[in-house]
Amino acid sequence: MKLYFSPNACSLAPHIVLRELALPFELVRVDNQAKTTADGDDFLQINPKGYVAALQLDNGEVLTEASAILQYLADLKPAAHLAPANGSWERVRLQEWLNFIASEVHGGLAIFFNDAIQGDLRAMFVAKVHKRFAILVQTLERQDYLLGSQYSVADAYLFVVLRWAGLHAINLQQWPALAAFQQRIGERQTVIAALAAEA
Ligand SMILES: N[C@@H](CCC(=O)N[C@@H](CS)C(=O)NCC(=O)O)C(=O)O
Repeated sequence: MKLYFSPNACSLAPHIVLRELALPFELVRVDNQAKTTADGDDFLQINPKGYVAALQLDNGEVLTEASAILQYLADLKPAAHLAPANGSWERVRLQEWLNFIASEVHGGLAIFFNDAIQGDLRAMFVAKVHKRFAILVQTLERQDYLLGSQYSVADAYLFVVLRWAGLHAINLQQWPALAAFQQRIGERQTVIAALAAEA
């Protein structure tokens, strides 16, 4: 498998999960501005959507969208318990979290990468993301991981997007449960290794 990534982008989540599962993979860096890969290929030929993450399977298929890639990977090694079994109620809960992370947290923080978001507009988006953080806090105050005591692909994804808060002057220390979550996930060997590989 080949994972197309950009450093510190959402592609870090499947990168962490590939390491959690000890699956063989190749990392291919994408220049997200030029839309070229480190191999000199046109990234738009690989993923016409033009964004990471993209996972190329050994049969040539390319899978995109973090939530789909994460579940695909987890299902390759069910014994690792990074996702509850397909068809179970717990799996639906995982999908609920993945969608919340993608649309509310990923989307809510990614907007600040746009320099045009300033002043009142920025304040409006900050207030919105604070409300989403409050929902995360309700869960992470009483349990270590989004699904309870079991680490899952949703935790890897949440860790990756919450890292962007600090880049935009949103200090996670205001939410001790979120700060503690970031520390907990950030201490995992796979996370440390993935960050080092992307540096
Ligand atoms: N809907 C996609 C969004 C992916 C995404 O936002 N990728 C960002 C990095 S985190 C990117 O590559 N942006 C470059 C661009 O849109 O040109 C997903 O959930 O995976």
